[in-house]
Amino acid sequence: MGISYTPKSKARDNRYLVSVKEYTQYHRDGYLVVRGLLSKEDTGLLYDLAERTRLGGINTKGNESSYQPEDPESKDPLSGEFIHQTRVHMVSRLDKTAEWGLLHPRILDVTEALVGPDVYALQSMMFLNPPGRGGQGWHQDSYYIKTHPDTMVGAWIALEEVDEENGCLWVVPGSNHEPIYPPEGNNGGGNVHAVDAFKDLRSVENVSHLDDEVNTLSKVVSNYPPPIPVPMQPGDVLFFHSHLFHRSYPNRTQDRFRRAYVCHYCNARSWVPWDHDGYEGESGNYRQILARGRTQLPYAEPAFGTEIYLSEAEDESDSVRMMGMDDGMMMPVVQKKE
Ligand SMILES: O=C(O)CCC(=O)C(=O)O
Repeated sequence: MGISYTPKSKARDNRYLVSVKEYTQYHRDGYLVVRGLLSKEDTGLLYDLAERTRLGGINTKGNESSYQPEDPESKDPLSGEFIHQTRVHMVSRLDKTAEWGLLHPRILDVTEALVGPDVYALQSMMFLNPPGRGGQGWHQDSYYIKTHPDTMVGAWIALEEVDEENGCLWVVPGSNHEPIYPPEGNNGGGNVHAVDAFKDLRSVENVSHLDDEVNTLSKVVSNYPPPIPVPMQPGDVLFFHSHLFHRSYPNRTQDRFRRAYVCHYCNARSWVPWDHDGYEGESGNYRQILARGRTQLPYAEPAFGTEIYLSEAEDESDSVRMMGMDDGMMMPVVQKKE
């Protein structure tokens, strides 16, 4: 016997309605650019947040040690980027505007259509990428953050014009259909969704490294037609699948930043054994904000009181049974709630 709960989005002015073409493109190619999704005003608020972050106006708990010399011994390909403060993680846990950006209703409108109806907001990253810095080599986001079943999607919000010069994102269309490639010798790591279920899943080294000679995920990338750049205008949002091969290059301009706010979401019925700050117990679900729909799993509420629009469906509804008819058709038969 089934339950006839039908998720119903809360009505709202200015709701973004996703077209079937957009939905299909996202699931086929692994990415979707929604032009002008955020208004000029809203993009401006996030741009100001980027500037406050850059100028140290947000307490980033030990991250504020900007512009220190890079550790040449470090094996972490991203260490230099953190040291030089080209990106700051989880600003949404530190700042009201950052939480509002993570839970922006129009971004959630799209996310709900792509991976919903139930949506967790997982994480936020502010990228600053000053001249000469930034960039992240080929990687898949679920290599770092596991959601199980794997339903994660990223939203890359351009806060200013981004192009090949200042380091826009590059994507490999269709690579979202690949599994996650695990690190060398890692038993159950790299967040492969079904460890030991593959016979020929090769391991990769130095994922995210800027140098394609060292980052061996680039060998798998080379099986595809040439990657494509995604130039964007402020307020455009790129939604990208968490298995998509993607990368960025360092900002090669001398006088332009490349500011972008990047957030991640997943279906709120997924187990999330991840939390940026560490967690207690078997999962980090209780730290993830329920942003749309509902869930039987633990969840967090917005810490700064950002308004969210959860499901409007009634709490309990009638049950539905599928009955076989003489002509072979299946018919739903509603059983009224007492
Ligand atoms: O914006 C960038 O430079 C890299 C972002 C990225 O690859 C990611 O968020 O997964």
